[in-house]
Amino acid sequence: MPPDPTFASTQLAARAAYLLRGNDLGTMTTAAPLLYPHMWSWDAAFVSIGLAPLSVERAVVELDTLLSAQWRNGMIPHIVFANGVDGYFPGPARWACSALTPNAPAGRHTSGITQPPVHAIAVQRILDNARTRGRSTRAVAEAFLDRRWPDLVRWHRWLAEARDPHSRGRVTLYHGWESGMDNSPRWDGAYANVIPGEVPPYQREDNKINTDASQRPSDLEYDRYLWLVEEMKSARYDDELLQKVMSFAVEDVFVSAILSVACTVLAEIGEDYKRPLADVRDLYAWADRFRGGVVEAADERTGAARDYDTRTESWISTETVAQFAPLLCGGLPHERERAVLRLLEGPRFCGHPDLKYSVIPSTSPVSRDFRAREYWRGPVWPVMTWLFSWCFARRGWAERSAMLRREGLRQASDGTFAEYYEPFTGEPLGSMQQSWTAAAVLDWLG
Ligand code: 9WN
Repeated sequence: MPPDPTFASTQLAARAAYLLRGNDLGTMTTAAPLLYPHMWSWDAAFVSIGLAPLSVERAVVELDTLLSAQWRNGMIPHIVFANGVDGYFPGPARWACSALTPNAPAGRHTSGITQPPVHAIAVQRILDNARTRGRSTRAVAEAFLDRRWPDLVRWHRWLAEARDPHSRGRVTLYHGWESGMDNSPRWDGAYANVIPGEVPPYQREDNKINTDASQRPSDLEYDRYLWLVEEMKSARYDDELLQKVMSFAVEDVFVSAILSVACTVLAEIGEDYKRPLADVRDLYAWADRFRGGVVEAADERTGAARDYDTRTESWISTETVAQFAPLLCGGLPHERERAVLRLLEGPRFCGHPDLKYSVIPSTSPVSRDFRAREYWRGPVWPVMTWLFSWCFARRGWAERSAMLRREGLRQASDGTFAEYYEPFTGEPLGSMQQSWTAAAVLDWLG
């Protein structure tokens, strides 16, 4: 008898829920059990998307924990450290945020950099789920929105102002970690110009947990990552000083597209829930500005998006998932958008004949930069599949969205909930039981 697909889905959802429960420390969910024993910013947003169909109340707690660590300038830090938990480097002592800047929150240890702003999407998914529940659950979600609306707007304002000081419509990042795609070939050129000075001695923790060196960034890459942290500390994490002192400063087209979408989503929530008109207006204005910045970064002919290195004042063209940024936020003229879609679906990406599942590899398999097992240099990241699938549904591309969901679920049916996968063999790589992979599955099956 063929396996019953409904039963298999129910089982997979149950395992994903069990995983999130296992990674739950009480008021925060670790990004992964061993490799990432703390809360990461964009992971937390995706985690709350996965929690929402299970418990709106618990999903709200997740975002509350994250937002209670928001910096005074509006930044949501990329890591909120779990109290008393070691096992990740760089930890609070290396970042030294509270000692260096009054912007760091009291009573919480955080890192001093940020991550992609997907949080408004999580808020929307929480409100959507709450609408299908009883009055008391709806009240919890609405009280959350009342409480956190100003923080969410402050977060977007910080990105739009401190990280786009010249109103170019693109978010500037001072560390590859801020992109969430740490060692993507997108940043190779910019990192080549980062010459590490005196970095205090350190020991990596990640490669003790994942001992296959082919899956993680190299030691040379880590030296540069740690050097950038030292540069930031020399500027005391001051938004204006960072613009001057950082040897790495790139305009990230993918983060800019996410910000544009997130601003629109938050503005729509603001309209639905009668938030201050001035906030809604600002949000729509930022959404337009960043969409414009993304369109400007798109190649004239192919529409494929590029990043911009502000230190060398040059465009960065790589064959990576970031090329598809305009598909997230829209805005390209029709012909160019069709060209990008052809690129996405063609043999350089999802249509590559050797792919195990038709999903978007982090780097094109035909690119010289492609490494099948190495982190953001080739593997497929299920959370990216989710993001594109969600954005495509929003853009009215139901079939494309459903296709990514179907392929993403086929991949996840191995039950490892891996951080990333080898694109040709489907081998699960990186951390197993990664929270956001389980969250994607829960939303898909919810
Ligand atoms: C550094 C937690 C995070 C993700 C990032 C991913 C990886 C950290 C690391 O793990 O980055 O922030 O130590 O490699 O690249 O996207 O948020 O899952």
